[in-house]
Amino acid sequence: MTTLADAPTRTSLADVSAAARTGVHAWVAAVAELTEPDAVVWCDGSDDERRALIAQMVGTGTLLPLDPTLRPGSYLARSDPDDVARVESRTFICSQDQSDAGPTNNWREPGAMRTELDEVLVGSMRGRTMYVVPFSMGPVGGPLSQIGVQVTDSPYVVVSMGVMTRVGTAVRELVEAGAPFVPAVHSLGMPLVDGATDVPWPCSTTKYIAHFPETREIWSFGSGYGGNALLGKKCFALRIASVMGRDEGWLAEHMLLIRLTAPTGRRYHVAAAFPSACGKTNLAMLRPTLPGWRVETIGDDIAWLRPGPDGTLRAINPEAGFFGVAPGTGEATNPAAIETLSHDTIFTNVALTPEGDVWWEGLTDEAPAHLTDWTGRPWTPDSPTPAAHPNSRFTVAAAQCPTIADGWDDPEGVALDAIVFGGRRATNVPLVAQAESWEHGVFMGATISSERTAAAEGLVGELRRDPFAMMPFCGYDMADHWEHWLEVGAALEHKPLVFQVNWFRKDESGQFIWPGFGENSRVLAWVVDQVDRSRGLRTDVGAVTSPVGLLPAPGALDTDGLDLSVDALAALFEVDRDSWALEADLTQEFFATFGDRVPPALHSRLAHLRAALDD
Ligand code: OXD
Ligand code: MN
Repeated sequence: MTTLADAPTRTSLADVSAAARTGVHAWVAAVAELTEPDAVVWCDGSDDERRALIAQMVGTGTLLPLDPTLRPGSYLARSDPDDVARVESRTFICSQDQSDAGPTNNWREPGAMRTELDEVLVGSMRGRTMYVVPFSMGPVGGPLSQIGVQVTDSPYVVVSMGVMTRVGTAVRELVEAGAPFVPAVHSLGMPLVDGATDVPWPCSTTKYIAHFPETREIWSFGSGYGGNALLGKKCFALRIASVMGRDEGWLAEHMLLIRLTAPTGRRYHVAAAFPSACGKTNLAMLRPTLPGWRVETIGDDIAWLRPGPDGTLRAINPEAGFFGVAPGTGEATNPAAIETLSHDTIFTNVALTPEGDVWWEGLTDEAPAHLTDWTGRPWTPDSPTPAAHPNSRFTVAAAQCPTIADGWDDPEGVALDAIVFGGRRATNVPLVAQAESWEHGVFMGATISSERTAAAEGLVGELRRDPFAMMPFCGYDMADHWEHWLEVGAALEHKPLVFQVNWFRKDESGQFIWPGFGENSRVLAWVVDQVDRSRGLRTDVGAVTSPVGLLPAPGALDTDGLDLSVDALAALFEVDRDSWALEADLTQEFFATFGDRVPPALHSRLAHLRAALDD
């Protein structure tokens, strides 16, 4: 007689999760038992390994070599047309308690999600190699750094992780010695059964990007693309790290990081949060038009901020590469990016020229007469669809950037002087405003928004909210994130100043008022002048008060040489009391969606805004 105890058992996903707690080798073995790959290979991040994987992918058609003279060491990947972007509808936060995920995340009960994932992951790597990628977010062993191990059946992901993170035996040794790591499982969800031939971009129609914040696990199934698959980026460095930061007293943020050097020679470090597609990479590589100023790049997408022993807020870029949007990147908008991409770059879903180089909308003013579009079809300027997918990307090492800052990868990070929040607002929000206090700065971050329709005039319409630019990336309740910001700031002896910027204000005819791009250096110059004033290094008057914060005093923002009329300048800073009263109502409605988790300090700031508008 057979009993239940004798019944054949297999390794379940829950077993894998339990194994992760006993050590990296037990965990890797358990993932292999669940997913049944043909082989398991530990990656060392070496050049030889990268070369071999690239050669293999050229063989399977996953990568197309670009012309070695025009674009040395570079490749084009074309994804499955249904696997081109992050899938927020399939991104889940599986906290024990639903309220910890908050109203802005898709929540699933952890046990139920483990069961669902278990069903799709059984045997999902059959016929494939499972790569084990030990990686560090931040310099290996640094005080602000964290370790992860990603297993994946995608060589494209291995090579991309080698660019975007620090992969290698140094990390492997740390995890083998028992250092805590974030276990991250990634499967394309397309087993190769019975000797079937592979396709260039395997993926599944079913997708899951699941996070278990309490156990710090990431499980990704069905997509090979970007933020769905390069699990160090949005999954670890934002969603899981934001929870680690909440628990350990630091912050994982969707922020670029730059060093600004003034003509005085003084250096300042600024972190800035903008929603996706608001020009973060351009700002991170800004070429100032103001004479004597210099901007150097430290990071373009993510910053980890931690109170330092000296009372400052220290910041690192946890990534090692850029995974940037190609369209709109050109010599005129971002020359540093163009130089960065001149070699050793993987392009995904851009167009191919007849000479074997790449092209995308915005790379040059005029499109080439003949191209192969991102789907592999012939394209001409008369074609009805774009040549490059709007979310086509480049993957490139940060060290290749001509504006990369000296010491950008210092494990100790940099001390922040200012934090900037930006949105894309056609109306209301001034070009720049300084927060009156840390609490006011948190209010600015919590209320980042863009108009749903780019209204050119009149009262604000419906606002698309993106608090802290973290809406799709915060691994816990957004209102708790605001509370955490308040707590971190309260304990800081030397708080960075906080600002709000808006490059996108429009006039009555719907034209942008501010020229943007390199001219944004003028705004940054005022920001750091205010830092100097706050330290007593300048005594001139820099700012005037307004209901929405401190605005540049007359003459304090350098607009010399700009084609900007007195009226246009006034329009950039106009605070319309009726529109702002309506905006305050919308903010109250927005806060109400978070119930009683909204910190009282933010309700007070809203009351303060209303009172100032009434004054
Ligand atoms: C990104 C994003 O890909 O923010 O960086 O969407
Ligand atoms: Mn981003």
